[in-house]
Amino acid sequence: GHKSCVIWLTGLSASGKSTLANELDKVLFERSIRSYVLDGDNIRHGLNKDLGFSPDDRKENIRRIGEVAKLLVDAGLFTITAFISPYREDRDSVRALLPEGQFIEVYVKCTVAECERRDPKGLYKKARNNEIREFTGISAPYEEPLHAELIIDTENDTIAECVEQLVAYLEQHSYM
Ligand code: GGZ
Repeated sequence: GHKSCVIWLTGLSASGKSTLANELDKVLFERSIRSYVLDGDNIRHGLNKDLGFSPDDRKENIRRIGEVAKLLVDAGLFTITAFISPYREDRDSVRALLPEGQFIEVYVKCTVAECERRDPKGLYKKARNNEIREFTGISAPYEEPLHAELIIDTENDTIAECVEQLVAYLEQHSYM
């Protein structure tokens, strides 16, 4: 059987969270496990379109996402979230919201230097030019997880290897 859970990806912009979320979503679909990805596209443009990137707004962003994730898990879905979620305290609050073992914190690890090299949307460049303020990794903090269930190194491993590690974790801990 399966055990629904929240797979909470945290990491810098361009670290690979959305890519990994969508690749894992595909694997789960192939195994007939019902899953759903929460990301900026379906949350920040809808439910949370009133929120920006101040520390308070990020906190509220993560709080609401945590509540939505809880509902989806209650409905039996594997829920994959892809948000920077830069504050440890905010991630820990989501962890506290969920029953033991249903929150899997995954640190999608990649240096600022590499994210800046990737810069798929040109946001790091804008942040360097002060066209975007409070940009995570440049002018706003990112607090690395201290007790993540899993650390994925997207700088040194391929996407396929990273997805494999995620799947292996879920199998070894009897989520699937
Ligand atoms: C960080 C920002 C900012 C600032 C806009 N800081 O690479 P992206 O574009 O698609 O992902 C980033 C996204 C971050 O939203 P989250 O909801 O994940 O952030 S948080 O968890 O901190 O609430 C980036 C874009 O929005 N973006 N301005 N100032 N990222």
